[in-house]
Amino acid sequence: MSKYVFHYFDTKALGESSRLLMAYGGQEFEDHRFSNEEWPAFKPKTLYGQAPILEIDGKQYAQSLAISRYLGRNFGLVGDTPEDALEIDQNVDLLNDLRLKAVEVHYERDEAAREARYTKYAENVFPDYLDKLNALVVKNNGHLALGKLTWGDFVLAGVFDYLKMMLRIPDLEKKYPAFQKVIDNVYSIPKVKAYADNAPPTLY
Ligand SMILES: N[C@@H](CCC(=O)N[C@@H](CS)C(=O)NCC(=O)O)C(=O)O
Repeated sequence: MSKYVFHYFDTKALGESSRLLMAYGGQEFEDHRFSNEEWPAFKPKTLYGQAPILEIDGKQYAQSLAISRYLGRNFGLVGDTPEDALEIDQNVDLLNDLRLKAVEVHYERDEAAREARYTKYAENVFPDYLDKLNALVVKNNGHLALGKLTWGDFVLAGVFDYLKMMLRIPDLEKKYPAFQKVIDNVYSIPKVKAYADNAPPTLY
């Protein structure tokens, strides 16, 4: 059996979807978590200078969504046809577009610029994405795509706390109860629950 090592910060953010997927698939992995202080020494050793990294038998693979898609494919979570896979990718990309908009705000170093952008996006950008994503999840009965469990659900569940923090909407799942359904659909899977119950607690 191949040896998997998953390298990421000690947080959920862009890493948790892949950890949850490996738990789902029964794929053993070494969960290498590092601190912000340890990162500068590790960064030059990574493929693109960013994390997460999935290492399979010593070979590194980068990009969180590519890794989660790969795991989803391995565990039968990409639908039945190329069009199914396209629909999942499309909806995951919409979610990722929202995340990137939130990143534009959250990581802006200049405080005045950050707050001005937050006000603008909270009014004109975030609600539109959230409404579109909510409509998708409602249409798909508590899933991101295809009306059934796919790797896209793991992306939403894994990134949700990080997204809430960046959007500054701590009760996002109350405003959009359909999102909570996706999260419950993922975390109620026994192997995923077992992983989550034993994972180091992190805020996001
Ligand atoms: N597109 C990449 C983005 C990865 C990314 O932004 N990683 C951040 C942590 S969430 C990182 O490595 N930051 C440290 C750095 O860039 O030095 C992915 O989805 O994996």
